[in-house]
Amino acid sequence: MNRLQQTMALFAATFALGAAGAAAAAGTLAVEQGWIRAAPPGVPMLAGYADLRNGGDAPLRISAVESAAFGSVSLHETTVVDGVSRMRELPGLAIDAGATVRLAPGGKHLMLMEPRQPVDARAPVRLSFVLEDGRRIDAEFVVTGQAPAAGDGHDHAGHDHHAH
Ligand SMILES: [Cu+2]
Repeated sequence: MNRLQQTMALFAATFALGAAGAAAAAGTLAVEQGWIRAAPPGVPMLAGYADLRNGGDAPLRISAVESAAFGSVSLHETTVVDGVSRMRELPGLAIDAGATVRLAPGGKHLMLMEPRQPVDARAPVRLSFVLEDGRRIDAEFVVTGQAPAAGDGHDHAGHDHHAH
């Protein structure tokens, strides 16, 4: 084996290990870098963002997003038509095998309506992503004024050093 083959064999072995626990040919949703834009108290609607990664070997489809912290959660997309920014509700979100869909300001996002409690940086918000096949993937979203820096993973997401 040359070095490239060794690297690829190692990668294949690592991938096989990672996938061993999953069902055959299933999409696997990972919700990464989840954050909700902080807003003044009493605002009836907040926006949430994340990277939605399908690490599985088949497409998946998110059919709903739910949270006990809000009266309703929906998937939205912002588009600019003739210079006017509009939001529309998406009926669901399909993610190809191996693909990542980024929810980000100015594009696709989560619309979080009717907060049932104050949403602030002191406590992350738990959201539940419901897949078309019935599986649910829970994720914690931090509440912050700006997007977490790239590479700032889950290990740090619970800490907000400005939240005193
Ligand atoms: Cu929206």
